[in-house]
Amino acid sequence: MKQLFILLICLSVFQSCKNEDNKALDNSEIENYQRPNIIYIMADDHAEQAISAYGHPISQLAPTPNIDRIANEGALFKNNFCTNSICGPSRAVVLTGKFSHVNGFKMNGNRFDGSQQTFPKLLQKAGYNTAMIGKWHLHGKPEGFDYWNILTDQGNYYNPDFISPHKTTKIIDTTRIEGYATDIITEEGLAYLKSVIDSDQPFMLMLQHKAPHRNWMPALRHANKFDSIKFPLPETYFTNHEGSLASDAQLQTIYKDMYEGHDLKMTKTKGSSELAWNPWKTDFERMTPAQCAAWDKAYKAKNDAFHDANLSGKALAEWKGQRYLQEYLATIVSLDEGVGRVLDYLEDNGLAENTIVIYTTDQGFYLGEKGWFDKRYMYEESLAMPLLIKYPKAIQPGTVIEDLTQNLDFAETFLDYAQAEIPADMQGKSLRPLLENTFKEADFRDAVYYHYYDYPAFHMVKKHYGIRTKRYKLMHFYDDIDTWELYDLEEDPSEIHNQIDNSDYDIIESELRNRLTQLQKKYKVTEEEFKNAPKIDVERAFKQFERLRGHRGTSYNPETDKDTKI
Ligand code: SGN
Ligand code: CA
Repeated sequence: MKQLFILLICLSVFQSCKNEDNKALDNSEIENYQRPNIIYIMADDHAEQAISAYGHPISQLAPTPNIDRIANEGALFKNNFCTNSICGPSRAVVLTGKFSHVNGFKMNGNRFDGSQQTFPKLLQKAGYNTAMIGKWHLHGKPEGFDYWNILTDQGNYYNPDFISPHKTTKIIDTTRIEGYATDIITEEGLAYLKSVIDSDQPFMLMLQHKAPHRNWMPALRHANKFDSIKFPLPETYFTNHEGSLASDAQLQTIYKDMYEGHDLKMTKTKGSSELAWNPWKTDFERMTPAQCAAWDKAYKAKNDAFHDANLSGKALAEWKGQRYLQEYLATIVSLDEGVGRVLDYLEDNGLAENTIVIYTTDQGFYLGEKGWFDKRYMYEESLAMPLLIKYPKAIQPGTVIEDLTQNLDFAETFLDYAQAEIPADMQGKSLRPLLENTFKEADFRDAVYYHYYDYPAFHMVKKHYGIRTKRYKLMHFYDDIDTWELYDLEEDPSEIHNQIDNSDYDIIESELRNRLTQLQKKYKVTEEEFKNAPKIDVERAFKQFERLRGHRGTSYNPETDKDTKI
């Protein structure tokens, strides 16, 4: 019924739209129907290297055909970046269109000031029905949503807890829903779509997954999906990032810092299902007996084979890299299925044409580059933020966008498409001219600004800020180490050779420093940001987080350990 109504309205709009000045457009009911619905799908920690539309060799062995549909039918952004590579802050930037130092949410654990202006609130005001389902992670109640149903904190893969002021049918006790997080979030999203399909209002749905966040627990149906695949470990897997004090400080090396039970699902001994080092037991304890039994069955043979192989040294470090990729990529399979279900629903119900679908994630992630997992650094893998957008009405299929864009631009883009005013205090720019190929100036943006604050914290990545142009990157780790790094991304895409002391780069360095100062001024960065930082006892903090390192005795140091088993 709704489809017929839309068709009639569209036909009449088409008639009256021929002349742009046509006053028939004043009729707000008709305008409503022209505005697109928006589905914003956000994964957590999903690296570009693991989305096949981006073409990385890892993703070719674990393709994401449904996510790729968005790029094939719409646009793929090749240079989209986050402003602060960590979960809560990235989400706060998306909601507000403002940098962390302006929206106030600088690091995980902060509380988002829900009273501030956000794009969902503005869309709601403009007549949209708005919803938020899945990982919120901003602490405090979501504001600006007609419907919300969120995971508690980080959420769990199995039988997760949700909080909602609305009645959801599936809750089995006060907050827990039985099942697998990615499937549940997809189903809740589809239920929301069903609830709005017959309404005359446009809608905006934020569908935010937990996957593929640590500790990468796949759905039972995918637990053996990649067992026999040998993924290419990055060339820099054992690279010592020479001369980088900032890299020396981190605690996110796969073969040194991963928890063997919790992360790698390794068992203590052959034949036993008891996990090795597993500090956060709750992820497994919350599984039902049936889920546990199926899990143990899926992992037994491969874990026993590992014990038989009796690996050590470099071979063990490589094995851990493989196991990590198998787990990480297997959690993405359900994500891709979920995206497929949403896209199919839109097609089957005549909504595809007038709905903008976005796929993104909160920031990039390391899949073994420099030996790492996690994110936080301004180096390429974690700075990059996948972005795919489709909107058949306005975006040509197969559009590829190379311009420098950021999560800072999302709010403005949605408001632009909703024909709502973009507030002057938002700091990004609508991506619409890029998407519709109407941007005619030389550069959409010549450089992006970045600032990471969350230190000391998990993984011990130092605070830093910096600038990235199309070719260069200049970063300042300003806390206790006070060092600068400069990379030539064309010559050294893996960012191994810091050129800060190379006089060939003096002119470039000074240009970058000037541009960085200009950007800080433009984005209202104040001196206060760098002063008044509480003094940190670095050694004490390092020890505190080092305690949580992987099971001792099997960590591998490529500089000092012998390759005993190669
Ligand atoms: C947890 C993870 C960390 C991760 C942070 C932040 N450890 O603490 O590895 O960096 O979340 O992630 S875990 O063992 O508890 O999984 S974020 O996505 O929320 O920023
Ligand atoms: Ca994240």
